[in-house]
Amino acid sequence: MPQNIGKPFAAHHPPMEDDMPDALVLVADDGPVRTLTLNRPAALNSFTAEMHGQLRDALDAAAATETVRALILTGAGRGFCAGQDLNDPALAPGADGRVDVGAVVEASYKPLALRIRALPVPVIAQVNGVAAGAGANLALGCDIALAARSASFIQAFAKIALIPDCGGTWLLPRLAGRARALGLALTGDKLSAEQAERWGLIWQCVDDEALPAAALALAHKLAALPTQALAATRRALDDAADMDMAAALSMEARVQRERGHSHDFVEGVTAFREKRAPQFTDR
Ligand code: T3D
Repeated sequence: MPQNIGKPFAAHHPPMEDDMPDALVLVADDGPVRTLTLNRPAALNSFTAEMHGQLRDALDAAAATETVRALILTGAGRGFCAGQDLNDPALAPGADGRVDVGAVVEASYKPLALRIRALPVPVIAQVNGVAAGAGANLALGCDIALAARSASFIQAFAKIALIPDCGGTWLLPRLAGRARALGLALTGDKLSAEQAERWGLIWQCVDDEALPAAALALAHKLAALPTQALAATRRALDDAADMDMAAALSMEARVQRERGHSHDFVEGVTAFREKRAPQFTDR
């Protein structure tokens, strides 16, 4: 359960205490910071089709809520997320005895990864414990990953004859380099949070008991910054990854022109000149 924040409620309903036992994604607000907690702790918050649906609704609701200016994604209990629930009926073999894993990826993991990448607010992964399979790549695909020192990241796919998904093939080489990406993906070995920090896969690892407060403080810091500029920064970095330098420079000029026309830019410069804290309002 999220700590130090408002009373959580189910993602698919307004707050109703009666819904709590069934909610697979808990939602809690602390001012402009919304925390979404994956809530299947007995199965290390692994994904069923139903949890995918509730997370999708919760992300869409956060995107549509003007007062939300930063998002935290975390897990209930001792795990962050163990990827696909390997007992989910979605993995039941068809009449030919085969499982259409591609259909599951198309229907659930691809939209999830893209949805997070397109959110209008910054997203922090608060990695409270083990993050395996798609759960690992879900965390790595957030804007900033903060992990508990006891947490770990496991590219579990090869052990069940799959390849990294939920963006893993794109993210891993970019974050860790080809050698480490392949080492992680081929062996499925556990990567400690401390090593993940040293390798640059995540922003920071902190002591377990300090994680909720550290994630919340970081989220409030981001919430006070110009939200549209943060989303544009994420998009620009992603876009530039596939450009040559000249194209990136042109893209920067185009985006900077848009930014320069924003109220937040005027506010930021005015506040600097007046030696006061800026009040950013664009969302
Ligand atoms: O459709 C598709 O498949 C496409 C999408 C693929 C995306 C993927 O994510 S594929 C990868 C799926 N995930 C895995 O293969 C990870 C499986 N889990 C593990 O390897 C281990 O559980 C962990 C290394 C993550 C943690 O190990 P440990 O020893 O800390 O915990 P545990 O005892 O293994 O797990 C605790 C419980 O969670 C246990 O249930 P039980 O015995 O207490 O009733 C375990 O079965 C359950 N659990 C953990 N992971 C999953 C799971 N149940 C269902 N699905 C899981 N992925």
